[in-house]
Amino acid sequence: GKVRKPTSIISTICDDRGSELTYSGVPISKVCNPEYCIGDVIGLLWFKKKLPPYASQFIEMCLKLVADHGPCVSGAHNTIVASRAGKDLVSSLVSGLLTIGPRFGGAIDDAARTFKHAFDCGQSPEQFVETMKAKGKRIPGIGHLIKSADDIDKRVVILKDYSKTHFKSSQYLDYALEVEKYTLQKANNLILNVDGCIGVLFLDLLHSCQLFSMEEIKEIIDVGYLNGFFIVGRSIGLIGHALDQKRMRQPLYRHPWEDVLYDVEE
Ligand code: Q5B
Repeated sequence: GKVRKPTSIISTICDDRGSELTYSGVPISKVCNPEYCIGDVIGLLWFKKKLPPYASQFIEMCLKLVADHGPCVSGAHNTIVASRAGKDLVSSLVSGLLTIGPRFGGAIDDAARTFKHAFDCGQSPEQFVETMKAKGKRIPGIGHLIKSADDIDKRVVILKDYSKTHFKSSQYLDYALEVEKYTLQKANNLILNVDGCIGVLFLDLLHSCQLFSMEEIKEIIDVGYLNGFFIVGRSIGLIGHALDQKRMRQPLYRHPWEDVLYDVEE
C-alpha cells in the first residue's frame, strides 16, 4: 500500500490549504461574522474550542484591561526608549515585550499554578503564604508597585464583578481573596494584582465551563497559556507608545546623570 512520507511539522490549529482558511475547523468567513469576537479567535487558535460567549467576552475583557498601563511601566518605557533610538515598529515592540516576565505582567501562569497547587492540596491561606515565605519565594499575582488597599486597582474590581455575574464557580478567586486578606496584614500593597486575578479567574473558568477535562486543564496550566493574554493585550499599548514617540518626532533618549548614583572608586 501507500506509505505516507513522514512530515517535519504537525499542526493542529488551522488549515490554509482549501478554498477557505479555517481556524479549528471554522471557516474564516464565519469567524469574520460579528458574533465572533477576538476572544473567540483566541478560543479557536489557542484552546481549539468554540468557547461560550461569556468566556470569549472574558478573554476579550482581559485584553482590553491589560492593553496599557501608562508610559512608566517597564514594557512601555523600553518601547519608548527603543522608538526614540530610531528603531522600527517591530523592534520597539519586542523591546517592550521582552520585559514581560515574573515581576511585570508575566506572573499570570505562575499565579494560576501556585494558587491551584495550594488550593488543591488543601493548604490554608496562612499555610500557603508562610510556606512561600519559608521558601524565600514571592507569591506570583500578589503585590503592586503603585496600587494598594488604599488605591484599589479598578481593573481587578471589573474582573471580579464580571466573574460574579457570569462564572458558575469562584473557588480559586475566593481562595486568592483569603490569601490577599492575609498578605494585606503584612503590607497594604500586597493586593491580589491584575496578573493574579486573571490567573485565578481563568482557573475558575476552566473548571466550571464544562468544556475541559482535568487533564486538559492540567496541560493548559503546565504549558502556560495565560501570560499570552498579557502579551497580546499589552502589544496594543506598546505599539501605541512606539507610534506616539515617532509621531512627536521625539529625540534620542538619554537618562539624566542626576538620576544615577555613581558609586565608583576614585
Ligand atoms: N513582597 C510587584 O514589589 C512587585 C510579595 C511579597 C510575598 C509577594 C512584587 C512582586 C509578584 C509578581 C507579580 C505582577 C514587584 C504585578 C504587573 C502589571 C502592571 C504593572 C504596573 C501593568 C512589587 C517589600 C516587601 C518584602 C517582600 C514583600 C512583595 N511582593 N511577599 N509575595 N508577591 N510580586 N507581578 O512593592 O519582609 O520587607 O522582605 O514581585 O505578581 O506587573 O502597573 O506597574 O499593568 O503594567 O517593590 O500592573 O510584589 O516590594 O520588593 O519592596 O518588597 O513585600 O518580600 O518583604 P515591591 P518590595 P520584606 S502586576
